[in-house]
Amino acid sequence: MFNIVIFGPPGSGKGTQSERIIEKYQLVHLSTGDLLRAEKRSGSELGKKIMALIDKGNLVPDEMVQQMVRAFVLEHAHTNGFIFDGFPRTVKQAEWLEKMLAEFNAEVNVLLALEVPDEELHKRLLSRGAISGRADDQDDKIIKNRIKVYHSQTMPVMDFYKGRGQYKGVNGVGTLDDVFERICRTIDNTN
Ligand code: B4P
Repeated sequence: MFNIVIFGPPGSGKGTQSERIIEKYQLVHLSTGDLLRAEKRSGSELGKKIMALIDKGNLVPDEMVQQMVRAFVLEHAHTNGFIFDGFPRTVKQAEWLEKMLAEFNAEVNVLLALEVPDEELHKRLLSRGAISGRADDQDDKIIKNRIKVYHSQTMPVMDFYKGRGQYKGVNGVGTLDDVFERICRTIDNTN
């Protein structure tokens, strides 16, 4: 299994670039944002709790997300590998992922960290909000909170992977093609 974590602040291009990566490298796309939004749409009690957190720009509790990730991985256990998009977002999730992949004799082969300045993130999210209807993309205060949560809770995940030699920074500013080319170069130079 070849496993990639695509990492970066909200609006850095994780979901956008994941679509291209899965096609080129034949990987399965596991987006925790998509899994959580699907639960939200189902109208379940769990979905309602999730909606209240996401719509304020806060993270969903680790155990809830981990349960969804495990179920998804088991469902696709025979794949060549996964791209984990938006997961892990806390050091607890990173530690859990390492243990879970070890059960499959697998690991995270590379973490691609998309680097984009905060002002650019803001612009991108607001312009997606204007067309997507995503509540968390439409309000300036919520976007600011998401970026703040990223700095306080998610950035420490970088050190976890740097310590394991799995971290690779990628400049996330430029056209979609430019960024994709940089990503492919980084993946191709791994192992
Ligand atoms: P996500 O769905 O992961 O949302 P995101 O961070 O906004 O990234 P996304 O992948 O959707 O957007 P992208 O950057 O590609 O998470 C949503 C919420 O779910 C979180 O806030 C949290 O509440 C919860 N959640 C998810 N995972 C969790 C976890 N593990 N633990 C706890 N809670 C969790 O694109 C953004 C925009 O930028 C798009 O419009 C795109 O077209 C544009 N764009 C992309 N690349 C560009 C480029 N190069 N130039 C210009 N625009 C670009």
